[in-house]
Amino acid sequence: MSDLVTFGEAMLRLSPPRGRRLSRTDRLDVAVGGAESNVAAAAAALGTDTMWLSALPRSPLGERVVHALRGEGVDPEVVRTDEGRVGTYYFEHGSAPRDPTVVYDRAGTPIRSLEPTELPQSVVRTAETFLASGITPALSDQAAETTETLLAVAAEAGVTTAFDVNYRSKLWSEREAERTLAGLLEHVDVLFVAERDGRRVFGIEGDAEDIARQLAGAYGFEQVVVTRGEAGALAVDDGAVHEQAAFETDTVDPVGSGDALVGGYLARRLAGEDVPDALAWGVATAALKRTTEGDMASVPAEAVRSLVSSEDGGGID
Ligand code: KDG
Repeated sequence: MSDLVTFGEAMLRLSPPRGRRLSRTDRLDVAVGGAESNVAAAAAALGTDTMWLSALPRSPLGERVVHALRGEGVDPEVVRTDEGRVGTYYFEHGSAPRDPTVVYDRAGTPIRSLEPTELPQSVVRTAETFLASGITPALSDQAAETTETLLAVAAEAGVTTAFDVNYRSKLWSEREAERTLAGLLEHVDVLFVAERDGRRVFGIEGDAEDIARQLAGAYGFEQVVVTRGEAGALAVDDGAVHEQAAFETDTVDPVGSGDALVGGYLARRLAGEDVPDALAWGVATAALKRTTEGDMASVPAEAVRSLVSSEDGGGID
Protein backbone atom coordinates (compact mmCIF):
# COMPACT_ATOMS: atom_id res chain seq x y z
CA MET A 1 0.00 0.00 0.00
CA SER A 2 1.32 3.45 -0.97
CA ASP A 3 0.11 6.77 0.42
CA LEU A 4 0.12 8.46 -2.97
CA VAL A 5 -0.65 6.62 -6.22
CA THR A 6 -0.39 8.46 -9.54
CA PHE A 7 -1.44 7.21 -12.98
CA GLY A 8 -0.14 8.36 -16.35
CA GLU A 9 2.42 8.05 -19.12
CA ALA A 10 6.12 8.76 -18.85
CA MET A 11 8.27 9.34 -21.91
CA LEU A 12 11.88 9.66 -22.85
CA ARG A 13 12.81 13.29 -23.21
CA LEU A 14 15.40 13.84 -25.93
CA SER A 15 17.06 17.23 -26.00
CA PRO A 16 19.93 18.80 -27.90
CA PRO A 17 22.59 20.55 -25.87
CA ARG A 18 21.61 24.08 -24.82
CA GLY A 19 21.92 26.55 -27.62
CA ARG A 20 21.56 23.88 -30.33
CA ARG A 21 18.50 23.52 -32.53
CA LEU A 22 16.69 20.19 -32.91
CA SER A 23 16.90 20.66 -36.65
CA ARG A 24 20.71 20.90 -36.50
CA THR A 25 21.80 18.77 -33.57
CA ASP A 26 23.90 15.62 -33.83
CA ARG A 27 23.49 14.84 -30.14
CA LEU A 28 20.49 14.22 -27.91
CA ASP A 29 20.54 13.92 -24.14
CA VAL A 30 18.11 11.40 -22.65
CA ALA A 31 15.95 12.04 -19.60
CA VAL A 32 12.55 10.80 -18.41
CA GLY A 33 9.46 12.93 -18.00
CA GLY A 34 5.72 12.61 -17.58
CA ALA A 35 3.42 14.85 -15.59
CA GLU A 36 2.10 12.20 -13.19
CA SER A 37 5.47 10.51 -12.69
CA ASN A 38 6.97 13.97 -12.08
CA VAL A 39 4.40 14.51 -9.32
CA ALA A 40 5.29 11.12 -7.85
CA ALA A 41 9.01 11.95 -7.91
CA ALA A 42 8.50 15.33 -6.23
CA ALA A 43 6.38 13.81 -3.46
CA ALA A 44 8.78 10.89 -2.98
CA ALA A 45 11.72 13.30 -2.55
CA LEU A 46 9.76 14.91 0.28
CA GLY A 47 9.33 11.58 2.02
CA THR A 48 5.95 10.37 0.73
CA ASP A 49 5.51 6.68 0.04
CA THR A 50 4.60 6.90 -3.64
CA MET A 51 3.59 4.54 -6.43
CA TRP A 52 3.31 5.32 -10.15
CA LEU A 53 0.88 3.23 -12.23
CA SER A 54 1.43 2.95 -15.95
CA ALA A 55 2.02 0.71 -18.96
CA LEU A 56 5.27 0.26 -20.89
CA PRO A 57 6.58 -2.16 -23.46
CA ARG A 58 8.84 -4.94 -22.26
CA SER A 59 12.03 -3.48 -23.73
CA PRO A 60 15.31 -1.82 -22.71
CA LEU A 61 13.71 1.58 -23.29
CA GLY A 62 10.80 0.63 -21.04
CA GLU A 63 13.38 -0.37 -18.43
CA ARG A 64 15.10 3.00 -18.84
CA VAL A 65 11.88 4.70 -17.71
CA VAL A 66 11.33 2.30 -14.80
CA HIS A 67 14.92 2.74 -13.55
CA ALA A 68 14.57 6.51 -13.64
CA LEU A 69 11.46 6.36 -11.45
CA ARG A 70 13.06 3.92 -9.01
CA GLY A 71 16.05 6.22 -8.82
CA GLU A 72 13.70 8.97 -7.65
CA GLY A 73 12.35 6.79 -4.85
CA VAL A 74 9.06 6.01 -6.61
CA ASP A 75 7.64 2.48 -6.72
CA PRO A 76 6.69 1.86 -10.38
CA GLU A 77 3.75 -0.55 -10.85
CA VAL A 78 3.85 -1.03 -14.60
CA VAL A 79 1.82 -3.25 -16.92
CA ARG A 80 4.37 -4.71 -19.37
CA THR A 81 3.22 -5.22 -22.93
CA ASP A 82 4.68 -7.03 -25.93
CA GLU A 83 3.15 -4.47 -28.28
CA GLY A 84 3.65 -0.75 -28.55
CA ARG A 85 6.55 1.58 -27.94
CA VAL A 86 7.94 3.99 -25.41
CA GLY A 87 6.76 7.53 -26.13
CA THR A 88 9.35 10.21 -26.68
CA TYR A 89 9.32 13.91 -26.69
CA TYR A 90 11.90 16.21 -28.14
CA PHE A 91 12.68 19.29 -26.12
CA GLU A 92 14.65 22.26 -27.34
CA HIS A 93 15.51 24.92 -24.78
CA GLY A 94 14.32 28.22 -26.20
CA SER A 95 16.42 31.33 -26.30
CA ALA A 96 14.20 32.46 -23.44
CA PRO A 97 13.80 29.77 -20.78
CA ARG A 98 10.04 30.11 -20.85
CA ASP A 99 9.80 29.48 -24.54
CA PRO A 100 10.92 25.91 -25.18
CA THR A 101 10.02 23.88 -28.26
CA VAL A 102 8.26 20.58 -27.59
CA VAL A 103 7.70 17.95 -30.29
CA TYR A 104 5.70 14.92 -29.16
CA ASP A 105 6.33 11.51 -30.70
CA ARG A 106 4.04 9.37 -28.59
CA ALA A 107 1.65 7.55 -30.95
CA GLY A 108 1.30 3.81 -30.34
CA THR A 109 2.17 3.81 -26.64
CA PRO A 110 0.57 1.05 -24.54
CA ILE A 111 -1.28 3.35 -22.12
CA ARG A 112 -3.59 4.34 -24.99
CA SER A 113 -5.20 0.90 -25.09
CA LEU A 114 -4.88 0.02 -21.42
CA GLU A 115 -8.11 -1.21 -19.84
CA PRO A 116 -8.86 -0.60 -16.16
CA THR A 117 -9.06 -4.33 -15.47
CA GLU A 118 -5.41 -4.74 -16.53
CA LEU A 119 -4.31 -2.55 -13.62
CA PRO A 120 -4.08 -3.63 -9.98
CA GLN A 121 -7.05 -1.61 -8.74
CA SER A 122 -6.39 -2.67 -5.15
CA VAL A 123 -3.43 -0.27 -5.00
CA VAL A 124 -5.79 2.55 -5.95
CA ARG A 125 -8.38 1.50 -3.38
CA THR A 126 -5.86 1.33 -0.54
CA ALA A 127 -4.06 4.62 -1.27
CA GLU A 128 -4.57 7.76 0.79
CA THR A 129 -4.57 9.92 -2.36
CA PHE A 130 -4.91 9.02 -6.04
CA LEU A 131 -3.78 11.50 -8.71
CA ALA A 132 -4.41 11.63 -12.45
CA SER A 133 -4.07 14.46 -14.94
CA GLY A 134 -5.67 15.83 -18.10
CA ILE A 135 -2.79 14.58 -20.23
CA THR A 136 -3.83 10.91 -20.05
CA PRO A 137 -7.46 11.36 -21.22
CA ALA A 138 -6.12 13.42 -24.14
CA LEU A 139 -4.22 10.39 -25.46
CA SER A 140 -7.20 8.23 -26.54
CA ASP A 141 -10.84 7.45 -25.74
CA GLN A 142 -9.72 4.29 -23.96
CA ALA A 143 -7.18 6.22 -21.87
CA ALA A 144 -9.94 8.69 -20.94
CA GLU A 145 -12.20 5.81 -19.91
CA THR A 146 -9.47 4.14 -17.86
CA THR A 147 -8.63 7.42 -16.12
CA GLU A 148 -12.29 7.97 -15.24
CA THR A 149 -12.72 4.41 -13.98
CA LEU A 150 -9.68 4.68 -11.71
CA LEU A 151 -10.91 8.00 -10.30
CA ALA A 152 -14.32 6.44 -9.68
CA VAL A 153 -12.78 3.35 -8.02
CA ALA A 154 -10.70 5.60 -5.76
CA ALA A 155 -13.64 7.86 -4.90
CA GLU A 156 -15.89 4.89 -4.08
CA ALA A 157 -13.23 3.52 -1.75
CA GLY A 158 -13.02 6.83 0.11
CA VAL A 159 -9.57 7.68 -1.27
CA THR A 160 -8.88 11.40 -1.78
CA THR A 161 -8.86 11.99 -5.53
CA ALA A 162 -6.67 14.71 -7.03
CA PHE A 163 -6.56 15.89 -10.62
CA ASP A 164 -4.31 18.32 -12.48
CA VAL A 165 -5.98 19.77 -15.58
CA ASN A 166 -2.61 20.06 -17.38
CA TYR A 167 -4.09 21.17 -20.71
CA ARG A 168 -1.75 20.39 -23.61
CA SER A 169 -2.76 22.13 -26.83
CA LYS A 170 -0.64 19.73 -28.90
CA LEU A 171 -2.85 16.82 -27.79
CA TRP A 172 -6.40 18.15 -28.10
CA SER A 173 -8.54 21.22 -28.48
CA GLU A 174 -9.86 23.28 -25.59
CA ARG A 175 -13.43 22.22 -26.37
CA GLU A 176 -12.54 18.50 -26.51
CA ALA A 177 -10.76 18.88 -23.19
CA GLU A 178 -13.68 20.65 -21.53
CA ARG A 179 -16.15 18.01 -22.75
CA THR A 180 -14.09 15.02 -21.70
CA LEU A 181 -12.91 16.44 -18.39
CA ALA A 182 -16.45 17.33 -17.30
CA GLY A 183 -17.25 13.63 -16.73
CA LEU A 184 -13.98 12.88 -14.95
CA LEU A 185 -14.12 15.86 -12.61
CA GLU A 186 -17.25 14.55 -10.91
CA HIS A 187 -15.03 12.03 -9.11
CA VAL A 188 -12.42 14.57 -8.01
CA ASP A 189 -11.88 16.08 -4.54
CA VAL A 190 -8.83 18.28 -5.12
CA LEU A 191 -8.32 20.13 -8.40
CA PHE A 192 -5.12 21.74 -9.64
CA VAL A 193 -5.51 24.11 -12.56
CA ALA A 194 -3.23 26.69 -14.14
CA GLU A 195 -4.87 30.13 -14.21
CA ARG A 196 -4.54 30.19 -17.98
CA ASP A 197 -6.28 26.78 -18.30
CA GLY A 198 -9.14 28.03 -16.13
CA ARG A 199 -9.73 30.65 -18.79
CA ARG A 200 -9.07 28.73 -21.99
CA VAL A 201 -10.50 25.29 -21.09
CA PHE A 202 -13.37 26.29 -18.80
CA GLY A 203 -14.00 29.74 -20.28
CA ILE A 204 -13.98 31.45 -16.90
CA GLU A 205 -13.38 35.19 -16.98
CA GLY A 206 -11.83 36.84 -13.98
CA ASP A 207 -8.94 36.26 -11.64
CA ALA A 208 -7.55 33.16 -9.94
CA GLU A 209 -10.07 33.39 -7.10
CA ASP A 210 -12.98 33.58 -9.55
CA ILE A 211 -11.63 30.50 -11.34
CA ALA A 212 -11.27 28.56 -8.08
CA ARG A 213 -14.68 29.56 -6.77
CA GLN A 214 -16.53 28.89 -10.00
CA LEU A 215 -14.94 25.48 -10.48
CA ALA A 216 -15.51 24.55 -6.83
CA GLY A 217 -19.15 25.62 -7.20
CA ALA A 218 -19.66 23.72 -10.44
CA TYR A 219 -18.06 20.42 -9.38
CA GLY A 220 -18.12 20.48 -5.58
CA PHE A 221 -14.33 20.17 -5.13
CA GLU A 222 -13.05 20.25 -1.56
CA GLN A 223 -10.08 22.31 -2.68
CA VAL A 224 -9.08 24.06 -5.88
CA VAL A 225 -5.47 25.13 -6.29
CA VAL A 226 -4.91 27.67 -9.07
CA THR A 227 -1.28 27.86 -10.15
CA ARG A 228 -0.14 31.27 -11.35
CA GLY A 229 3.45 30.80 -12.50
CA GLU A 230 5.48 33.76 -11.39
CA ALA A 231 2.59 35.04 -9.29
CA GLY A 232 2.59 31.92 -7.04
CA ALA A 233 -0.62 30.04 -6.33
CA LEU A 234 -4.01 30.43 -4.73
CA ALA A 235 -6.18 27.83 -3.04
CA VAL A 236 -9.83 27.86 -2.17
CA ASP A 237 -10.43 25.38 0.62
CA ASP A 238 -14.00 24.87 1.69
CA GLY A 239 -14.76 28.53 0.87
CA ALA A 240 -11.63 30.03 2.48
CA VAL A 241 -9.01 31.64 0.22
CA HIS A 242 -5.25 31.19 0.75
CA GLU A 243 -2.59 32.85 -1.38
CA GLN A 244 1.09 32.06 -1.69
CA ALA A 245 3.50 34.37 -3.48
CA ALA A 246 6.18 32.79 -5.66
CA PHE A 247 9.68 32.27 -4.30
CA GLU A 248 12.29 33.87 -6.50
CA THR A 249 14.77 31.47 -8.01
CA ASP A 250 16.76 31.37 -11.23
CA THR A 251 15.14 29.35 -13.98
CA VAL A 252 17.35 26.68 -15.49
CA ASP A 253 14.50 24.49 -16.80
CA PRO A 254 10.81 25.33 -16.22
CA VAL A 255 9.41 21.97 -17.41
CA GLY A 256 7.79 20.03 -14.61
CA SER A 257 7.55 22.92 -12.15
CA GLY A 258 3.74 22.67 -12.07
CA ASP A 259 4.08 18.96 -11.28
CA ALA A 260 6.57 19.80 -8.54
CA LEU A 261 4.01 22.16 -7.04
CA VAL A 262 1.39 19.40 -7.03
CA GLY A 263 3.87 16.90 -5.54
CA GLY A 264 4.94 19.32 -2.82
CA TYR A 265 1.35 20.19 -1.96
CA LEU A 266 0.15 16.58 -1.80
CA ALA A 267 3.20 15.47 0.21
CA ARG A 268 2.42 18.02 2.92
CA ARG A 269 -1.31 17.27 2.96
CA LEU A 270 -0.48 13.58 3.31
CA ALA A 271 1.82 14.48 6.21
CA GLY A 272 -1.23 16.03 7.91
CA GLU A 273 -0.38 19.69 7.27
CA ASP A 274 -2.99 22.35 6.51
CA VAL A 275 -3.70 23.95 3.14
CA PRO A 276 -1.60 27.15 3.64
CA ASP A 277 1.41 25.03 4.63
CA ALA A 278 0.92 22.68 1.68
CA LEU A 279 0.54 25.61 -0.69
CA ALA A 280 3.80 27.17 0.54
CA TRP A 281 5.63 23.86 0.18
CA GLY A 282 4.17 23.29 -3.26
CA VAL A 283 5.19 26.73 -4.53
CA ALA A 284 8.66 26.38 -2.98
CA THR A 285 9.16 22.90 -4.47
CA ALA A 286 8.23 24.32 -7.88
CA ALA A 287 10.70 27.20 -7.44
CA LEU A 288 13.52 24.80 -6.58
CA LYS A 289 12.61 22.46 -9.45
CA ARG A 290 13.12 25.35 -11.86
CA THR A 291 16.74 25.61 -10.75
CA THR A 292 17.53 22.10 -12.01
CA GLU A 293 17.63 20.46 -15.41
CA GLY A 294 15.01 17.82 -16.28
CA ASP A 295 11.29 17.24 -15.71
CA MET A 296 11.50 15.59 -12.31
CA ALA A 297 12.06 17.52 -9.11
CA SER A 298 14.46 15.76 -6.80
CA VAL A 299 14.14 18.55 -4.30
CA PRO A 300 14.97 17.41 -0.78
CA ALA A 301 12.71 18.40 2.11
CA GLU A 302 15.51 20.36 3.80
CA ALA A 303 15.88 22.67 0.79
CA VAL A 304 12.13 23.27 0.61
CA ARG A 305 11.87 23.87 4.36
CA SER A 306 14.66 26.40 4.23
CA LEU A 307 13.11 28.26 1.30
CA VAL A 308 9.67 28.30 2.91
CA SER A 309 11.08 29.70 6.13
CA SER A 310 13.44 32.20 4.49
CA GLU A 311 12.57 35.63 5.86
CA ASP A 312 12.65 37.44 2.56
CA GLY A 313 10.11 35.03 1.11
CA GLY A 314 12.42 33.32 -1.21
CA GLY A 315 15.72 34.72 -2.49
CA ILE A 316 18.48 32.14 -2.51
CA ASP A 317 21.82 33.37 -1.12
O1 KDG B 1 4.38 18.95 -16.90
C1 KDG B 1 5.53 18.49 -17.57
C2 KDG B 1 5.12 17.46 -18.58
O2 KDG B 1 4.39 18.11 -19.57
C3 KDG B 1 6.31 16.76 -19.19
O3 KDG B 1 7.04 16.08 -18.20
C4 KDG B 1 5.98 15.83 -20.30
O4 KDG B 1 4.13 14.57 -19.50
C5 KDG B 1 4.57 15.32 -20.31
C6 KDG B 1 3.66 15.78 -21.36
O5 KDG B 1 2.82 15.00 -21.75
O6 KDG B 1 3.78 16.90 -21.81
